Amino acid sequence: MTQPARQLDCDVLVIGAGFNGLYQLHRLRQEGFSVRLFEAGADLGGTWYWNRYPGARVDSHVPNYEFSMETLWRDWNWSERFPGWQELRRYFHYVDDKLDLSRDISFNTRVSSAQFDDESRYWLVAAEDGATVCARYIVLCAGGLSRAYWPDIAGLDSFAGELCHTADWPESFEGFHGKRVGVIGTGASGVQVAQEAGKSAAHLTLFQRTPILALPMRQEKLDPDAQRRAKDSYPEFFDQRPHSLGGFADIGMLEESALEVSQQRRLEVYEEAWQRGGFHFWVGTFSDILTDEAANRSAYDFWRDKTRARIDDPELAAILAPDDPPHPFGTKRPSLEQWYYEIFNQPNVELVDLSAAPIEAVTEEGVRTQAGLHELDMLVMATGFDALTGGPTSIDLRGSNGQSLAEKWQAGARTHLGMATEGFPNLLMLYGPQAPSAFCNGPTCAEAQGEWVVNCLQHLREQGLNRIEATVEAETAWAEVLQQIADESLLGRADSWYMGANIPGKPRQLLSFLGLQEYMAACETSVAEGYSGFTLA
Ligand code: NA7
Repeated sequence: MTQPARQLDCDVLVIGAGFNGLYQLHRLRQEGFSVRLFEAGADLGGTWYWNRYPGARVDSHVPNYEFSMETLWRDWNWSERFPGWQELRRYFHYVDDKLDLSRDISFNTRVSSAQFDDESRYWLVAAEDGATVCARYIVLCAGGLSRAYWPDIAGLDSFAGELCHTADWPESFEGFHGKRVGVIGTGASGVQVAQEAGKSAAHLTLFQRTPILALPMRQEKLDPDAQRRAKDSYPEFFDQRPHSLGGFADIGMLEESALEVSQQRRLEVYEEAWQRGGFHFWVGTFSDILTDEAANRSAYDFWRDKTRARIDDPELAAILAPDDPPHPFGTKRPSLEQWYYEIFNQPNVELVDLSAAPIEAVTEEGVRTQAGLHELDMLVMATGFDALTGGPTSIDLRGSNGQSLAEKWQAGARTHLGMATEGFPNLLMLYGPQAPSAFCNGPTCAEAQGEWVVNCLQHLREQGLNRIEATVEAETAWAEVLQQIADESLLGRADSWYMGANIPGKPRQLLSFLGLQEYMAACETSVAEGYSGFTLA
């Protein structure tokens, strides 16, 4: 007996209630689409729901990291230049109140599978709690950093103390006070959590495999009156934001090469960026910092000398800021720090150099390296994410020929414009692989890519169409574009999550498009050419 055709429940199912998902819900509803949103967490915020470890805060400075709609920024003021996770969650609730979003969101609803039915051209989606929905389109906004990476370390399960991952922090956490805390990993999360643990832990042991090239954040308290005055320039600021390298209206690279200026000029530029703090020193100095080895090295040397001056013990200083760069500066994500290097001058903080003595196992008592056992009451895994592809492939998404997305991407992610993949019609992805994701802050990308998706779905509706799929040829061409960016920059030289290289066995490929403005131009070209690279039906 054939199954009766299922009724469509909605035009669009959005997956994920972070910046991208909420923007989609709001804009698609505004344009008259019926929309449901499924969210795995119990609340809004995406990244900011799960990453609630002490010290978690955004590395994008105000007002770059918020929606550009005047109805939202007019009455909202931040308390700090780099807001923490609690304030970001308050912002999400504020956005929810203003835009009335929650009524269409199912929380605690983790999507487990979705199957495309090519006859009826709809997606049948199921969640772990048994909820199902039948939607014409899926807009996948599950986040670029949503699947935590737990390295395969022998004995991890045997640890008798508290064990947690920064990306899934216990809501009930009571603090580090008086504990012997171990942190594995010195990426952005490890730096932030170590700064906090260093304040109150009886003993903090930081296990470093590769030194992070962390930059001064220069946090500031923000005055509401000054922010109100600054808002006169917000319309211009937010107009400028997408026309940038990485979604920062006020950070841009100079046209000069680091190698063509005098030593004095070079140092002045570095010093100014250093004093401004945040990402200025990363992507706000010379044009060739991320493309030329010698230019890059000059930035590294400046960073190394500044950093070493803050660490009392010269041996420790050489492990944290080595003579020679562990990888070209800026090709792994530089974390922003506030007092990270000073914690190593404290008697309760110890740095363990895993490059000299790797971890052998975790035992009931703590972490055993080749040099001995470190006894711990708490072990924090700050070991990162299966970035960009991990979220989408953790859902059993099955396209028109029954193949799963995980199978299709086994040898590497393949997309057109980072938004669609052949064999998976009517699935549009935001902040995923081969889009600007890692090189663009969330809200900027949510609006730039997000508007493209909204316009695309409107176009389909206006033309009486209901199917969109990327072509194989377009995917091949897009992969070449990404490869070219890797080849022409120094990005391919680091074993970073940008290259998929932090996960053993993951195919090595540049997973994000560097250059938001160029990316949006490519998206607009496709539209101007009648959605080139896609088959519409
Ligand atoms: P990252 O940046 O991927 O950092 C993970 C850290 O964990 C990094 O220092 C790794 O060392 C370390 N790591 C991973 N596996 C191991 C094992 N097996 N042993 C020892 N050390 C290990 O993740 P974050 O969460 O800090 O930051 C992710 C992004 O969030 C960040 O880039 C921002 O965009 C926000 P490695 O460098 O691989 O030697």
